Formats: sequence, structure tokens, C-alpha cells
Amino acid sequence: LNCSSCLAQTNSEVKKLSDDERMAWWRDSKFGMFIHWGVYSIPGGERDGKICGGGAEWIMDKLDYTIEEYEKFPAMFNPVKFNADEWVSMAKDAGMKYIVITSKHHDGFSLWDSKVSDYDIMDSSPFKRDVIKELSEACKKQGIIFCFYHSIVDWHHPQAQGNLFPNYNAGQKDQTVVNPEFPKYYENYLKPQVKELLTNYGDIGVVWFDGDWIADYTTEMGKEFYDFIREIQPNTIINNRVDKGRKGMEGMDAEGNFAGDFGTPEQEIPATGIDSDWESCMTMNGSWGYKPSDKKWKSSKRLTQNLIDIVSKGGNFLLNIGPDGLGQFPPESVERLKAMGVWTRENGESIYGASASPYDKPEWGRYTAKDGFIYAHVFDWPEDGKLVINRTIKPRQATLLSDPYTKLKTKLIDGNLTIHLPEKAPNNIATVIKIKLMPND
Ligand code: FHN
Repeated sequence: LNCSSCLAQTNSEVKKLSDDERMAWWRDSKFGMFIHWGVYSIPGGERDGKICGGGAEWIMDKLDYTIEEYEKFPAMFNPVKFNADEWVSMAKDAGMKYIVITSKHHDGFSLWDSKVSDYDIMDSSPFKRDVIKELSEACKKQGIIFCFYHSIVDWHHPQAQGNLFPNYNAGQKDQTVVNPEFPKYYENYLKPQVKELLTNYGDIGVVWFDGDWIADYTTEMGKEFYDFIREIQPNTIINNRVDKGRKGMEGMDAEGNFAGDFGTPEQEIPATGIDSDWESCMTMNGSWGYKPSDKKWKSSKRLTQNLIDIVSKGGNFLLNIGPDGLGQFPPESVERLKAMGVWTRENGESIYGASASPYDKPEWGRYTAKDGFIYAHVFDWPEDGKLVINRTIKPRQATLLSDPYTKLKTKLIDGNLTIHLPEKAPNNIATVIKIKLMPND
């Protein structure tokens, strides 16, 4: 997965890859880190004892800050614990192959040195370090693909939604309210900022848009934006939220001709495989941004089984971290990343570069397929020690992925291939059995 090489050429000499070549590293990677970080990480979803519902990154909107009130946060933003190398190492050790960080979320604050705006970390915060630069360089050093999330929504910019605060609230109020100045924001601010990110920080694996839902933003803009980005970096991948084709939180493509390279179901896993490329993004607790009051953390077992479930259906998993106002990952997140890394180090062969299998989803777990093998991920260990592969296929070689030298006995019972397993499950998250696929299976 030396993905950085497929993006290594400079823009001037870059060979325009075919779509399959361009998507190859992303399809093989399967597992990425989402990072929601910005000045909203300072209040952490709380204002004067009141808790922001949902994601803490929405605090400006949900807890009705005026722009002037909210602008006190950039002046306080001094994340002295931020260490890009450490962040990238934690992602890499977890088995993640790419990182998508919020360059700018809906609040409009930019985490890089923008020449288009002074509402950024260099001009409006005491930190005065280019986070996007430091993180992109750390990714390159460690062979992780650098990507960024960028919000079309901007609650600070007067030609976007900034003219409506403190009354604007995309969550409840009339979203058909548009700013007649928005086309100027799109041409003279949104596009130039994205161009800065695509020009000054090396190869960008994915541009991950968000905020497509607002009425100000049109499908004409979306299609034009997609082409604009591919002109600058032809081999960058762009999600479906660059246009208006997202089917709500389900995140798949609506009928019609919309721009975007992959669907983006959010906080959910589609029930069955989907023929287009897709990536499910999820939080570890209930918030994208740092929210210490939200103690509802998904277990590392649940998160690892989510990864397996998603890959078994042909998708990617983008798992979120919300660092705090000092630049630290929450300890609960660090713990889960470590635990997932233990499993992916032992069983990554069944994940990276794997695809959905031709077999129907079994009751006891999930299948993936790769290079002439089926990988049975056993979540529920059979009490009688007999794993029934719900397919009539001849007995063949089967081994524990974690112990390739111990051949497991297989036989055909009632028309189903049955594998005799050890008494106890070697792995309490998912034990993987590697099964050779034979011709005509
Ligand atoms: O409103 C955002 C939210 O804050 C978060 O960034 C998620 C992540 O995909 N996207 C939007 C909700 O769909």
C-alpha cells in the first residue's frame, strides 16, 4: 500500500490516471482517520453550563453565538500539545491508511495559513502554526495519505451564512434562506481557499466536502468545483458532497448525473453492498468535535466489527477523532485506536485490498474475499465447534489466519462445507478463518 507513490509526481508532470487507477489506493486502504478539530474544541460543546445537542462542532449555531461572541475562541486557540507526528503514528498503529482533517468546518475558521482570509490559525490565534502543513508533512514522512475535509457552509463569512448570525440555524430554521452574495463567496473565497490547499500542501488524496445541503449551493457549482479541483490535482479523489447528489445521511448517490467519486453514508452502515464506491464515516462517541460531556463511547470490539462489516460490503471506514483544545486525542479514543491496531496487525490481510465476498452474509459473522481466498470473520464462536459455511462447496484447505500452519478439518455436511474449529475462539473480537477458493465455487 505504498499509496504516496501513486500521488508522488508534481502537478506539472502528473500523469492523469484512469478512474480505476486513481481510486486504487483508496479502495485498497479500507480504513482512514477522520479528524474534527478547530476552535470549537475549546468550549467542547458547553456554554455557561448548557450542553450543545449533537456534535459539539455545531456549538456556534446550536448555542446561538453571535459572530463577535464566537470570535473570542480563535484568540484563545493555543493547542501547545499538538504533535502531528504523534497523531499520524496513532492512526498508522491503528491500521489506518489515510487521514482526513477539517481544514475549515462550518464555523469558517481555517487551520492553515490562508492568504484569502485572516480568519485562520496564523492571523487570528496565538498558536501561529500551520496545522495543515505540519500534518501533511507528518503524513508524507510516515506513508499515510493526507486528505482534507472542507465545509461549503461558512457561518462566519458575510457572503455565506455569516450575514444571518446569530439567527441562522441550519438545524431547525428555514434552510431555503439564501444569501444573494453566495456566488461571490463561492468564486472569491471558497474556491481560492481550496486552491490554496491543493497547491501548497503536496499531494492530496481526497477532498472531502461537506455542507452540500444548503440552498445557496447549486449542482452547477458542484460540477464546476469538481472539475476545478481535478484541474489542479488530476488524481485527487472527491466525495459525493461536492455536488447535490447525496441521499441525505444515507449518503449514497441520488438518481441523476451528480459529481463525486464515492458515497458517504454517515453514522450508519448500508444494510447490503452497494455497487458504487462508498465510505461510512462514524464517531467513536456521539460527537465529531471534542465533547467531554458525551461519555457514550462505542467499544473497540464494536468499532472493529464495524470495520469488518463495512469491508464485507465493499466499503471504506472513516473513523473520527475529536482532539481537545490543547491538541490531544481523548484518552478514550487513544485506547480504542490501540485496541483496533492489535486486531488489524494480526488480521489486516483479510481487510486491506479485500472486497465483498460472493457468499451471503452468515449469521455468525462476515466474509471478505481476496486473491482466491475467502476470509470468514467469526464474531459468534459455534458452541459445537462446527462452523457452517452456507455454501455447497467441496472440502478444501482452511486455516486460522493467526496460525497458518494448523490445518482445520473440513467436510461436507448436509450440503454445506463445515469447518471444525478449536474449542475456544482465539480472538474475542473476530477470529479469521482463511479458506481457499476452488474453481467453480
Ligand atoms: O454538519 C456536519 C457535521 O458537523 C460533521 O462534520 C459531519 C461529518 O460527516 N458532517 C455534517 C453532518 O452531515
